[in-house]
Amino acid sequence: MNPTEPLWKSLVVETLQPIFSPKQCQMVIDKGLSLKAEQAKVGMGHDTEGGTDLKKRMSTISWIPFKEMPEMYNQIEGQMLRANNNHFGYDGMRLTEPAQFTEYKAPSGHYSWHMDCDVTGIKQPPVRKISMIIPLVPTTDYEGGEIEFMQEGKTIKLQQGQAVFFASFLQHRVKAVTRGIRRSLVMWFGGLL
Ligand SMILES: O=C(O)CCC(=O)C(=O)O
Ligand SMILES: [Fe+2]
Repeated sequence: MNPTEPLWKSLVVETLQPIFSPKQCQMVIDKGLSLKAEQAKVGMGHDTEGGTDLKKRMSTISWIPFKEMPEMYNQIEGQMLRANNNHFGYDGMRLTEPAQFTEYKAPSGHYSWHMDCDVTGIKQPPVRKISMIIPLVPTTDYEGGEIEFMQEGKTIKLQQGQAVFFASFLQHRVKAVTRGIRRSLVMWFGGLL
């Protein structure tokens, strides 16, 4: 057996426990809200530059610079490498892009079916190989907002601070938030071409 081959291949990996405590989640929320918010755009993986399309994606986002939360980035990098070793098996995985803080508000905040990587290759590198989502608020704060994976036919509602790592080429969506506000941290990790 090739010793670098993952023991248990999987393209959608949820952590068994939350990786952030409620306090850590709150720190990320505070940081995210303190940064300049923009209307989220669509277009990754398409031949155009993209733009806002509220039918496809309704949320606001801000970007957390690496130097503003180094410990958080270290912690996430460790979890990502672990998930990669155990499940994905990509070479040379590392942090490549700053984290996105995202807000979806009722009655219609959502993100319809998409993949996170650029299949045209126009925007590479970096190549997005693994994506990660961590909801930052308790599930009781909002209704809807589940994450759904098309090929897997899988719908998940993660606990506050729990992470899902998945292959960036999988089609996924965030269902409409029908009550409250869902806040999440989203990251993408790159590797060798
Ligand atoms: O906010 C989320 O839960 C996921 C968002 C997403 O899929 C993305 O930004 O690519
Ligand atoms: Fe996505």
